[in-house]
Amino acid sequence: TSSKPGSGLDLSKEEIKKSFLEKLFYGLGRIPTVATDNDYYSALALAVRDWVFRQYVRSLEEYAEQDSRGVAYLSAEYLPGPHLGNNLLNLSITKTTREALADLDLDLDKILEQEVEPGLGNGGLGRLASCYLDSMATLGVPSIGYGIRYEFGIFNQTLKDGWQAEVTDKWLHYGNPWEVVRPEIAFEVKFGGYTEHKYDSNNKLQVNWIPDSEIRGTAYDTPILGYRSNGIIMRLWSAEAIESFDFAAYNMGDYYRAVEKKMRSENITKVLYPNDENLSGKELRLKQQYFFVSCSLQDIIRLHLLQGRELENFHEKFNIQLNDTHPSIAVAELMRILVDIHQMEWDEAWHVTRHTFAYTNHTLLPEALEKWSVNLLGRLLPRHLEIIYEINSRFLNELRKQNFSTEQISRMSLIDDRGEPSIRMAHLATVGSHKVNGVSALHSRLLKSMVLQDFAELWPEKFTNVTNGVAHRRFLALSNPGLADLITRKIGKEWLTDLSALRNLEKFADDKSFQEEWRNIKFKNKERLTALIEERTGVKLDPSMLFDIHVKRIHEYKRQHLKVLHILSLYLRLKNGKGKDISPTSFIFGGKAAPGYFMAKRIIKLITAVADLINNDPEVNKKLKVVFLPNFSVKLAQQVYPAADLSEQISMAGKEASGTGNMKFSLNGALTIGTLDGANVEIREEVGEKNFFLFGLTTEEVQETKKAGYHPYRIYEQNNDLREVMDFLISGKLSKGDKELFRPIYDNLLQQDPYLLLKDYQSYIEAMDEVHKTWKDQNEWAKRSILNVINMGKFSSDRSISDYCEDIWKVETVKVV
Ligand code: 26Q
Repeated sequence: TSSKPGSGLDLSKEEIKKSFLEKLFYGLGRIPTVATDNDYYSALALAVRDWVFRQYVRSLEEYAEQDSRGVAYLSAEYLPGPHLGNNLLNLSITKTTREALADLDLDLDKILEQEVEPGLGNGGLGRLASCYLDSMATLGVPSIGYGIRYEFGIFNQTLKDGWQAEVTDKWLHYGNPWEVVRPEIAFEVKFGGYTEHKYDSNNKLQVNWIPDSEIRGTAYDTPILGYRSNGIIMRLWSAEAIESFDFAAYNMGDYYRAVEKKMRSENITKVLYPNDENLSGKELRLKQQYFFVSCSLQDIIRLHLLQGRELENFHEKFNIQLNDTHPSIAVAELMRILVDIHQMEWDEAWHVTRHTFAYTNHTLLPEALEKWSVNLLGRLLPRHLEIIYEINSRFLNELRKQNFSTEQISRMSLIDDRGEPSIRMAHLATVGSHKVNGVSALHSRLLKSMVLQDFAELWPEKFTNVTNGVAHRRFLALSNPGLADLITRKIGKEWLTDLSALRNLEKFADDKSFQEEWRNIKFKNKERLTALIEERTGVKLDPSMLFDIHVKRIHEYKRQHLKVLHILSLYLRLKNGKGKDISPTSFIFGGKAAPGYFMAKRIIKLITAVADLINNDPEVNKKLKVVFLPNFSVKLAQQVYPAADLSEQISMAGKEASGTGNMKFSLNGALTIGTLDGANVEIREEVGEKNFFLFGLTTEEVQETKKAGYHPYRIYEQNNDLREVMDFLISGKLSKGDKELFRPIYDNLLQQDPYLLLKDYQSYIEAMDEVHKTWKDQNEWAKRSILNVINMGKFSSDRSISDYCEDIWKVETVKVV
């Protein structure tokens, strides 16, 4: 691709130096003698932000000219990771910037290190949203990402005595050079109160919502740049009190009450909720959801009307993608806007609404499906509750006409009235959308046969799959420059915009000297991670060992504790003098536990206890090392994936909707040990069975095992090795004699074992033995590693976004460069 003159690409060293110094002097008021590293970072970020905004403005002009159909991506979470490095890459000025700074005696890497990432998400779902913005920008999809500007993002994780401790994340402390506040783009959002129903002069029912409070949402824009391409914005809403409302001439007492009220309304966007299961009933969470949905819809409608259009064809101009059910109240809100405010007839409004929304589901776990109590929702959003009831009654009438059974009708209802009545948000999203998709082939199939089965039978054409993908520019080009350079030297730069071009490397898979270069790059990446881990944890790994890595949120279904059982079995083998076949291995764990999730927190303590035991035992610590790397984040992820030899993707089949870490590992040349779960299935298909270590039950076998009545204790009785490992948990040897510390894990596994660790144990051990055998043949390992990388084409988020464009959004892309 070549750039048009006037685009923000291909800046010269002198231009970069000049802008950087101007930002430092006039933007920040600093001179080099007193400037801190953070000042240098901010100055460079401000300069780069201007260039990114230039691309954004150019894109806007182009989109306006083409009059194209647009996409609004609604997500309660984003995890963009550090912006600076990625923007330099996308502007293709990394090298020039490095030289410009070197002229000033400054080191780019040190400056990049300064950035604090916005932790505005929990994990996979938030990171996926950011990967999608990257690809929408790159491909030229006229789009905007809407979300919440949490003042405190996901907590920072520290370890205290081996337990997780949470520290608040003050990511805005040093300011945020990437965002621009837009005080003129602000909307009012109502809460509470009651509704009035009246007939107007034409005898048409008119509903009026009289709220008891109102707050303002103000837009903060962060430009997101595609690769040598368009820019789009991520627009995050921040809550503030409406001052004129409360601060009019009041006396002293009222003044203080008004100040309190102001503070209370500003807490809506204070903090991101961790994805705890026992969160239903948290009123503030529902307020956050409605707040950002309402601001976003008002903004989209403003844009639509600004272009002189009618609301009757809103759906022809806008697609709104719901990232899980978190923004699904949007279905009721759009109906309210069309019917109550713009006086549209119900049927027409419903037509527009259903053709506007599409819904992505990210979970099958019944306990994770969102529900809001009717009582709470009615108190906070009385008009929306009426609208949901109306949608539901029309929908159920339709089902009755089509002779659905009463049982089916009550299963499909938007209202669950077994127990405390609640709204099933997944049903609202499904009924209110024209497309519903799962996030991997397996997950989409299970969605249709389990959670949304009745709906899939009613509307088969509504259901589709879009397998997740990852931003390969961030997770390969940016985070693994060594490997990226090697690839580019061999096959050119095409892969940056078309990941399937990596197949052109096929002829090198067997080439010994290429394999050697490949291994050297991996080794250097492992050395870098080793240094970082030593700095953070004090544990020194040996980069020549096999790096076996399990990083993701801590959850029982992801089975971090199955990995621990394997480590303990190796430990006991070594202690019993039977460990000669074990390849020296460093086990690296990372991930946060929801603060209220008892078992997850105990699993972290178990990992750190095993690490202490093994790392300090000279009889085993030449062969085994274990570390828990605290505070896993996008920034850390970028250092971890490139250093991995083995990727652990060991969830119980049927539980991980897709996984995206699995893709990032493979993309960086790790081999996977995994179950047939989520996107693992498709990864294995692409890289070839031989290059993937498979173990464990299939989803169907899991279902059969449970149906037949599962008795983990019997497995424990029959497997000597497993019994020894399990008993070790409560021997006190891991816990200074305390035999009770890990009993909750032990008891849970022997009595219920809901995620079938014991059932899959033997199969896992055998697959791991195969891993250790393969590792001994380093050429073979390198070959399989190469075959992993070159077959990753499918898993670029560029491919996912193309799928959304074709199958769901029906939009054409418009590129400016
Ligand atoms: C819900 C209610 C109240 C508070 C928080 C939440 C909440 C927040 C975040 C519930 C769930 C999440 C995040 C879920 C998530 O990350 N799911 C993952 O999505 C990835 C992208 O599709 C998949 O790859 C993973 O398999 C899936 O687990």
